[in-house]
Amino acid sequence: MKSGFVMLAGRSNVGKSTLLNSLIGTKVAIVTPKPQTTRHPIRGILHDRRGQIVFVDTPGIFLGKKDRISRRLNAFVSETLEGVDAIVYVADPTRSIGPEEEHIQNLLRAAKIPVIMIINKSDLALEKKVHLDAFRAVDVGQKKTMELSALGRKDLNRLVDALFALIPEGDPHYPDLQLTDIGHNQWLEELIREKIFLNLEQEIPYSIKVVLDDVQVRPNGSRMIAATVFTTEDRYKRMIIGKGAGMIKRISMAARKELEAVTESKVFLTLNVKVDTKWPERFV
Ligand SMILES: Nc1nc2c(ncn2[C@@H]2O[C@H](COP(=O)(O)OP(=O)(O)OP(=O)(O)O)[C@@H](O)[C@H]2O)c(=O)[nH]1
Ligand SMILES: [Mg+2]
Repeated sequence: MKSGFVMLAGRSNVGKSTLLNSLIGTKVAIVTPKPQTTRHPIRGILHDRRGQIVFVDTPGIFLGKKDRISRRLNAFVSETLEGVDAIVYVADPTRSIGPEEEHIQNLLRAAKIPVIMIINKSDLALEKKVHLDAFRAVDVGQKKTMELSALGRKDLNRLVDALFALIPEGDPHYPDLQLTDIGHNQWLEELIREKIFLNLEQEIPYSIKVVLDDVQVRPNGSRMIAATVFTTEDRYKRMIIGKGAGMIKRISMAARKELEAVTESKVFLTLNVKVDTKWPERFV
């Protein structure tokens, strides 16, 4: 049986987490149109007759900010390279190749791990994929370049076939039915964070951390969930809560709806908002 680790690497917002979810067939990682959505390497496990591929989704390389969290997110990428059998380098043809992309390409060339390059978002119209030719010309020593749509789940089989050819034989790392290494409670926190990213503008989402306080499942199957949203400044707290608590209600409702669909049961979700100026300093 084949068994190996495959890292998803690329800039922020290219669609790494979308690709992970499409490959695994369920929502393992959260996805938003904002950069720096993924904060920790998250594993998704693909099971197949041929064996098992453990995909490791990483935070996107983002050189725009120099704060502690950005530095930490970029560092995760180099750390994740350890023990990886192959890398899927994901690129977005709607954005030009700049210093960030070149930074990643240098990392990939230096890594000495087989690379498959994905030019993602093939579902978009040609006039949006302005930099397609530039990406087609990229050479980081990759085994193959494929154009596909993570969102449209198009041509993913070809990618999986190519990866099974690259990874070694070995024992599986995870039991048959396990699809991710993230626990249910951490996933709940991520889902709430996703709704915050989707609803709030600008820098506020990046100042936010979500911590689950309590989950209770009642005999009738309904769930009572309480979580705290931490942010770094009082003015952010006011914006997250919103006028007449409108914003926090919107966020809470969006999270609740998705949870109800996933769990097929009634969900009661309470969100508290608190200020913790120091949480980014403790971010590891
Ligand atoms: N049209 C189109 N959009 C896509 C595709 N894949 C991802 N997207 C969109 O691109 C945006 C970013 O997707 P993510 O999966 O969060 O990107 P990421 O690379 O994980 O980003 P970070 O976690 O911030 O590094 C979202 O709005 C996705 O819906 C695709 O194949 N086609
Ligand atoms: Mg991501």
